[in-house]
Amino acid sequence: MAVENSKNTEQLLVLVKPDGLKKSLTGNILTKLSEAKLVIVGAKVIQVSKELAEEHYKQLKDKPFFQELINYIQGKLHGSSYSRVLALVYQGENAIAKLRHLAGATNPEEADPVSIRGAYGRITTKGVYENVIHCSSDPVEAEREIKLWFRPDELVIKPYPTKKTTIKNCDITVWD
Ligand code: IDP
Ligand code: MG
Repeated sequence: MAVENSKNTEQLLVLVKPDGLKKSLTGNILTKLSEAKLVIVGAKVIQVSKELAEEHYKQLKDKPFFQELINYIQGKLHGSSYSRVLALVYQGENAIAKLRHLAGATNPEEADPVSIRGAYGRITTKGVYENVIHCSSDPVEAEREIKLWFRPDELVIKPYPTKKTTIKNCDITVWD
């Protein structure tokens, strides 16, 4: 009889947003996320271009807070020293639900006070939720976001198919 594999291994993108970096929360956030006992399979600091910000949040482009959200994720609300994010990819069983639970609700005022967003988030006077962390919402979004933020060779595992291509006589691996 075949043994059923009940493991639901997932990956997701986590961003420590510019307010998380400015408030010196990286250590606290990574410690809190470690409660989920997942593994980190990619990590980098990145300055977020307008194009990357708009592509990342494209589902929200009709929202009244969209432009302020783009300014926020680009670090324009926090000074040039913080115009960056820490991007990570986590992997493990039911990883998305586990990390979104630790992150807390989108609105920091409604988030559980011991969640990351509940403890450290705020609503700005312009009305954007500064909630210190991004976590992919579901496996489809996670795949879209991971492929957007990371090249295959920046991850220690390849969760999605890749292909070889040649750019300016260099062989590189890209997402298929
Ligand atoms: P999520 O980050 O919990 O998945 P999304 O709906 O995907 O929530 O929104 C992306 C980000 O946009 C949020 O993390 C927050 O920074 C901001 N945001 C979402 N909804 C609102 C809102 O109603 N007012 C202000 N900012 C919002
Ligand atoms: Mg979301």
